[in-house]
Amino acid sequence: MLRDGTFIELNQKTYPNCHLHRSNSNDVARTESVTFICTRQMDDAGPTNNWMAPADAKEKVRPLFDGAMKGRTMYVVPYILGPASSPYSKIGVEITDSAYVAASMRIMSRMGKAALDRLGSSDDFVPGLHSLGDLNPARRFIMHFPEEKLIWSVGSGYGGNALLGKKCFALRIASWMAREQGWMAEHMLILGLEDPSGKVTYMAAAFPSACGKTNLAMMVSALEKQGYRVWTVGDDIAWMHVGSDGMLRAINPEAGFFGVAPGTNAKTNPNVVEAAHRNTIFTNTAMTAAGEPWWEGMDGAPPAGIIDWKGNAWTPGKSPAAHPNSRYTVPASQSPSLSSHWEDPEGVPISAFIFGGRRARLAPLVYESHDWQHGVFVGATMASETTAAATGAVGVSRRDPMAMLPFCGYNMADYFGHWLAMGPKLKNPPRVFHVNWFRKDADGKFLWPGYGENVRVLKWMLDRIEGRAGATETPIGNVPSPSSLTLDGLSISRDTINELLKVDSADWSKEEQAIGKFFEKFGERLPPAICQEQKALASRLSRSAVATG
Ligand code: O2Y
Ligand code: MN
Repeated sequence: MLRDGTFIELNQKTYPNCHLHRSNSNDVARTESVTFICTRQMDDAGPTNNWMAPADAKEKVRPLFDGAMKGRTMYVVPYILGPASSPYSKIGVEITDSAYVAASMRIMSRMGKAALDRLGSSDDFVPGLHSLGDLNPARRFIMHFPEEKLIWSVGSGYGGNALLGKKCFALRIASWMAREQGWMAEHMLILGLEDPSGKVTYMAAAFPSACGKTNLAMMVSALEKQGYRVWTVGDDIAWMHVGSDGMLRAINPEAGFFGVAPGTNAKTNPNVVEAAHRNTIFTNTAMTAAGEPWWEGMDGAPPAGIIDWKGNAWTPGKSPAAHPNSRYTVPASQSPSLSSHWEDPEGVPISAFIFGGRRARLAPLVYESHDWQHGVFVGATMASETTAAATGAVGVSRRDPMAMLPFCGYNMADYFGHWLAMGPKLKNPPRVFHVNWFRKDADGKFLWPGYGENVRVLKWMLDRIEGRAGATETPIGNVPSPSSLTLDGLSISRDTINELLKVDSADWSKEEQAIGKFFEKFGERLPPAICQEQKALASRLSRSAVATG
């Protein structure tokens, strides 16, 4: 890779074994428009997925593989998703003509001998065929065949399109398997919150792409002196099974973090800053004259002589030096925040689910659902303003149930049904919360400081779970009562807190109508319990409007 320019060696003194990769400039993010779920029946893919019949998909895409690898090296990449010794882990084999993909898979999964040893002579693995093709977006397809447990991807060498163990297997194919087999494959981080007694409570959180999930998973707690600390189990995907103890047990199928670089610094994510100083692949970041990676939002002023992500001398103020979706690929084992339980074969017990998104105006800092069914409704009605992680318009609000819109491998109405069915299987189902770190005031300024301060919200959740924290009922759920959030050491006014926790019934009534519009697309397939929750919300809102005049 160094010889043919696929990799550029970074400063080996300050960044040992770190390399920079520049992808083709038309291949810089997941491309949802060419991502398909190929089921025999269109309805099984559902209204939120692109669909193609399996035979048509194969006929269309097979010619693109013809001769595609000629003159290239073909890599056979066996990998395990999940800890090598976990009964819940699964095996994939990716065939690829991209050395960059093979090297990235080595960081992101347990790859090579461990996978072959576990596989033995079994044929129980998910095959994935990948070729860069000619990198022309017009000939790019990411095809999933969930009925056959098969993936074909051609025409992209980037991230979620090409590292087939990640979004393609661990979410789209795995979500299908999970429904068949009675478990959950979710787009969720997994963290442990340690309290002053040393007890760790595990939580899994779903946020749409690039909403600060990695930062939350690896947070340095603002309440560390009081004994609250956050441990990382995973930053993007959770596979969860009903454990023998009746708890929902989560494993992280991945072994690395493929995180967004811009905005990463000592304040937003000190742990990853430390982790990504060795054995790390940087993709589409800029580079300093000293051969170090650089991106917008890094600590300190930009040094002179920066080379931008395309390899050109950078002029500040024109276009960004690093691509907004530039990434680091770093082994999880290098994070100082890594939980000592991250490879527990049975997984960690999940006590809370956290849903969230970017809502500048509507959603309070945090609220708690009434019960499991209401919690599923809260997840199903998630929405967020889009970012640069996926191609398409930025800053537009879109519905993203459980942050799975681009990743659910089947009809989302059935997915809601699967969620509803999982609750009663659990002795102790996780409590369900919703957070919004991104609420803004009338001047467009963020009301909440975020980052390490978010631990205060996690602590409130923990206190709710333990029955210690008060809450105020609102039509959408329970928000913290005035004194139940731990705010000592934080300079924030009571008015700001009130603004952060405000639930405006008129705004929520509009939201309830938008939710109804979104649900219409699922027709008769939408589970009745979800319609029931929507009606209950509408009636709570109208009662509250009457009460407040
Ligand atoms: O643009 C890509 O290919 C990467 S997308 C991604 C990467 C890591 C974790 N999550 C995501 C995502 O889009 O959710
Ligand atoms: Mn993700």
